[in-house]
Amino acid sequence: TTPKHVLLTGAAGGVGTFLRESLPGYGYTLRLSDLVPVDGAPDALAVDLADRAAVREAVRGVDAVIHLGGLSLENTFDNILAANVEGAYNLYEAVRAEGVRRVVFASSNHAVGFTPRPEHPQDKKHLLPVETPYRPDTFYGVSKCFGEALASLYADKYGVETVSIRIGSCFAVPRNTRMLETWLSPADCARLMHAALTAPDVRHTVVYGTSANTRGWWDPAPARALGFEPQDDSEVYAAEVIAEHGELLPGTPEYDWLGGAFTTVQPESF
Ligand code: NAI
Ligand code: 15L
Repeated sequence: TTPKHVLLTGAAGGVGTFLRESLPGYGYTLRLSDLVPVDGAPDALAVDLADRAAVREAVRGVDAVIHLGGLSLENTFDNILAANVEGAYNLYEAVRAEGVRRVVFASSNHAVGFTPRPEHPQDKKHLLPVETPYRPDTFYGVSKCFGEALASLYADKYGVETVSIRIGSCFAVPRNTRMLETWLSPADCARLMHAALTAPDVRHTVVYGTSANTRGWWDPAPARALGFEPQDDSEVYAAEVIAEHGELLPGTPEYDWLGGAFTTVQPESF
């Protein structure tokens, strides 16, 4: 059965704003929540993910949750702990207690950010599989590994279905040369969310979330198996982006590691 009523956590954020605009066109009725007010949506719920009771109330009655809320960059361990770790626990406990069937979890490439670039990245025989070991590049990345682990537990123990999407870079256009490899266009993001909400036979399924980028090197097959057919390719921006930022160079974090500059961020600077 196709879910209709969907809770969007993190609705005020960048991805939330794209999805608020696109998902109603797929037939979904959205309930919005965020810590901060959502522009143009006075009915959005003001929910801190660290507030267990408020999270429980927010999920009551929906068919599915798209969980975008939380810190989306590196931060102090304590802040990551509250928003992303306890927040994910509160969300899954609420989902289990309220009998919500499916979650789409906004995981991140930074769960595996310390994966080195393979020698021939564009050789499509050596695409990085989703089964690659966890190699988080930040406490933020650790929190995404935790979220995926929690999703696995709740699938096996309670039958809660989750699609964890390790999003690459979801912005209107690729902002730098690395994003030519990692870009997820807003329109493909909506297509992927729709596929993740409707695919049959999901327990805990992990996929990479990117457009059909010529320069991509993460295995697109798991997302396609959900029914996702990406329509965009960052290559149309390549000339412009490279003229501004240059090609990626070996010996720089953007070239050497999947997670790029996140591998060099120091948490004590927050
Ligand atoms: P964002 O930072 O723009 O949005 C996150 C939203 O979560 C914000 O509106 C913020 O107010 C809210 N939030 C933060 N702490 C909260 C708390 N304690 N309780 C309730 N709400 C809270 O991030 P963006 O770019 O929209 O990303 C959405 C999700 O997708 C995040 O989980 C992020 O980690 C994930 N993601 C995004 C990528 C991207 O390229 N945009 C790439 C990989 C993952
Ligand atoms: C992420 O996980 C971040 O939330 C987003 O802001 C981008 O920086 C993205 O990864 C990326 O790797 O480009």
